[in-house]
Amino acid sequence: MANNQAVLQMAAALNGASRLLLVAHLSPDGDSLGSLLGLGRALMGLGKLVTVFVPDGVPQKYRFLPGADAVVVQAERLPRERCTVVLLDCGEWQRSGLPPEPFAAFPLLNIDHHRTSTGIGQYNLIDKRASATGELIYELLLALSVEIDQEVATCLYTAIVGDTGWFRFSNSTPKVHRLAARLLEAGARQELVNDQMMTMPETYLRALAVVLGRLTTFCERQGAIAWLNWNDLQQFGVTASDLEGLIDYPRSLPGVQVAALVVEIAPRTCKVSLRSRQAIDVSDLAAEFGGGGHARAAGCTIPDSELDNCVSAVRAAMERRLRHA
Ligand SMILES: [Mn+2]
Repeated sequence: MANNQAVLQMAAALNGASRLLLVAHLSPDGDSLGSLLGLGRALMGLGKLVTVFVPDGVPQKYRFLPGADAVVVQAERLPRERCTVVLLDCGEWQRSGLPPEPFAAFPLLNIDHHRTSTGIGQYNLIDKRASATGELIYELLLALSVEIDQEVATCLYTAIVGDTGWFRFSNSTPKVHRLAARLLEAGARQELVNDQMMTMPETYLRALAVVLGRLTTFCERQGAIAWLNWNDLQQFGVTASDLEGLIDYPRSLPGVQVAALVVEIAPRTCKVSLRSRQAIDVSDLAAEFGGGGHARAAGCTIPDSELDNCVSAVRAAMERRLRHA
């Protein structure tokens, strides 16, 4: 349970705002999009003026989410009047993709569950034990006495299945299962969510084939790394956010303690996804490269560096950890 005081304070702060701008992290995933759209819809139901900003756009497999077609993608199209900015599923302003001008001067609320989050808002609801930001949104909606309709339930269900890997990861607590049950009772469209999230476009499968062909193991197969370069992305017509879930393949090898996928998302800029089993804390590893995340799932973006250099630097950091695990 999140700190009750923090939930009530955040609920009051949201209630007190009439114009809100909701934003999460770049390369949005199921939790960030489900949380943005679920909270957005609920706040609109309370009569608020709400803008949801998704600078990378909503990936195809999440376009089914209620409200996905109404998000603002281009920063130039954002309303510039003073509003309350709500940063979700992210603890760093730079990861939001929101331009500082004029938004950095506006009141900021921060709702997140990443262990590297320190709470950068005037009010913060940060709970590192929450499985997903969507779990915190649910508690907030209860505190706001908002009725959870089918659309909001579908958004929050997507958030939770996204971050728990369909209730397979260690964060799938009994509480999460009880919450999922309540969302299903509220009408969450489980089959639709499964069907849409599990759909793999051909471009994704082509990229997967390349990643699997380049998969390399080291340290007695306890480490695994693979990569995609900028040319691959151009050739397959995919962006980094289309590649969510690819990292699960290197991690699925038996005995692998730590896995990495390095993707050159722009020339000389690499995005690194990291996954681990018990022995290794990858949020520490990501922090070495200026990133963050959770103990078992983390990431970072390395600017101004050739792909080869990124791959060897990440691999060296993984080897150091495996030797000291
Ligand atoms: Mn999350």
